[in-house]
Amino acid sequence: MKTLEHIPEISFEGSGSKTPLAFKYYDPEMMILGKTMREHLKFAMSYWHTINAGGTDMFGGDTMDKTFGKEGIERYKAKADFAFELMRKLHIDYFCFHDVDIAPEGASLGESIKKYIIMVDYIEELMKKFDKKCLWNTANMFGDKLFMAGAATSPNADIYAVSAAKVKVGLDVAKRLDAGGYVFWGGREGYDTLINTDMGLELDNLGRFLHMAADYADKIGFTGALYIEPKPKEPTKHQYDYDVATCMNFLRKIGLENRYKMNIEANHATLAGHTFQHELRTAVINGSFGSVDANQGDLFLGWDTDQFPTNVYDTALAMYEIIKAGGFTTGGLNFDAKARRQSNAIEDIFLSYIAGMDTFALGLKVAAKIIEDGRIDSFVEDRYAGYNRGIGRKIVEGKTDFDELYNYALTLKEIQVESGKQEYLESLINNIMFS
Ligand code: XLS
Ligand code: CA
Ligand code: CA
Repeated sequence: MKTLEHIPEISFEGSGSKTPLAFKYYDPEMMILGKTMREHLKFAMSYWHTINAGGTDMFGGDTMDKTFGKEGIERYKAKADFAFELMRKLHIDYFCFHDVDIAPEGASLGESIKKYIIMVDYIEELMKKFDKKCLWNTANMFGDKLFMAGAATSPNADIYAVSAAKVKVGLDVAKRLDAGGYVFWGGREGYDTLINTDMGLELDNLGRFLHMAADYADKIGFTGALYIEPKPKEPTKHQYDYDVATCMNFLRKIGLENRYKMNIEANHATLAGHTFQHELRTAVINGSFGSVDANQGDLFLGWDTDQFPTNVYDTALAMYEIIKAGGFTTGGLNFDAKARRQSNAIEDIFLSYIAGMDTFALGLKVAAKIIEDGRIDSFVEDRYAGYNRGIGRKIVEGKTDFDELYNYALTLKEIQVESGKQEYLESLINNIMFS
């Protein structure tokens, strides 16, 4: 990897600009619905994709060299310098990382933790110098062979203990760096076949793990959010944290539904057979909307491609949900996305972020227009107006029963079934998008 000297600071030039290394729509200071774009969007850089991933796939190795020609801790210091310079040039205020992203691993757990803390010290200084914040951190409990059958759901109790140790250190680091949150993505928490799996015990152990993590966060006074990141498959055939609804059901079972929030990833939503908007809405109505991993999948491929988002329709509907939920508090938009294997020039990292940031800026603008226009919202309100009066009101207030509803139903003569007007509403969104 080269240095970033030849890359300019990326500025907003407007939609007419033909400069590749410039924002066309993301204008950080532009006011939208009372907040700047920067405050609405809270962009974060994902350390693993941006600073580490070199383009490796199942069929071939890296296409981009991110070793900086150095070894050991020196390599990771060079990576960190690069990361903060990249955030500065792109005007990205936050970053997210796993423990193994920022530091080399040692021969033992203790040694790995030592190296990790050396790099946390280094990064803490860079955060001050560059005025950057940690949106969330996490521990990688899926890469090492130890975790091949899971971490908190491993059949091996020693591996469960190693996992707890890694999360303990992760929470200490979250507290120290004043992170907005700490993420639990299941990794290999799931199974490939039930023939070798005690699913009941694994889930009970996972419940115990999440309780101990929350207790430890409280004990050390970590005030950031704890997030679960749902994903339906990959790496295991069946992941326990399938989607938002599954996670909420599990959290309710173990009594932690008010303690954990969701980190929702667009590509994981589509892998679960849901739209991104569906997962956001499910979290919002369950009071668990937290943060977002902003990316997109490829609907023709059945895996987690982690592409930079370029589909404005999707980001518009996502931002519509996020604005209506009151916007981000502890969370933000983490680009859990990587440039394609063939996009192997250093400029491509910048072009990818510009594409993602501009796509969310456009989505934000369209969402604000949909809300200001009001026709979609008032259509939905009118559609359910029957619940504001008469028997409908009694239903939502819980003031009726089956006997009353039976008698009421028998008095009805002609029932009006109103149109859902899907095509009209879809064309209305097109009209708002392109006007
Ligand atoms: C993998 C996940 C992972 C989490 C953090 O699919 O998206 O990167 O976001 O562990
Ligand atoms: Ca993710
Ligand atoms: Ca992913």
